[in-house]
Amino acid sequence: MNDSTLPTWTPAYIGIGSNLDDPKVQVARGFDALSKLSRTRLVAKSRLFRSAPLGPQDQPEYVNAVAGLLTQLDARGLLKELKAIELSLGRESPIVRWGPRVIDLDLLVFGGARIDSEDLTVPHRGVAERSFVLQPLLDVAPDLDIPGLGRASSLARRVNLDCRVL
Ligand code: A4P
Ligand code: MG
Repeated sequence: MNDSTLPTWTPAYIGIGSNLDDPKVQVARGFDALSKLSRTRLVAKSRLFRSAPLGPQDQPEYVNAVAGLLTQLDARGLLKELKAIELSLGRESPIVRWGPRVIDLDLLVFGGARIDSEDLTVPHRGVAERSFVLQPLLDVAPDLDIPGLGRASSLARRVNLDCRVL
């Protein structure tokens, strides 16, 4: 392969969440697995944040973080890798919607892409309203322009930033 055929590098942001089996450790494992993805570089790691569950309340608190990547994969290729990491870290499938999970990896933003299909929605639904997504995102990319939604720092001003840094 010569330089002219190398795919470009796309910035992508991944939301990491866990509320089972020592969530801090699970999030660290998530970062570690992302750092080992082929054709991908892990370039930024947010701090870890603790928050009350969105959805059913009879589940433990969550730990959330965001990873910034540069990748040569396309959005679907990256989603496939995220699902493979979830399985390798012991996520059971299927699980209750918004129910407890060992690890959840969501593709939040993929370059300037806006995708709305059955298996993939980008930017991820909820990115504009969820403090557990916006707070860690502010750590790694406050000026990020989220396609169709606006700047991360502007969106954060409209949200109750109620997550606690771990
Ligand atoms: N899918 C579509 N778009 C995407 C995307 N951008 N990234 C599809 C990842 N997956 C995407 O997701 C279900 C299907 O969504 C996938 O097969 C994929 O094709 P899932 O992760 O298997 O299931 P889920 O996570 O239970 O569903 P959902 O609706 O994605 O839940 P969320 O939005 O991930 O919310 N409370 C706190 N405090 N912190 C949390 O992290 N997380 C959730 C889960 C609930 N409450 C929470 C937290
Ligand atoms: Mg999910």
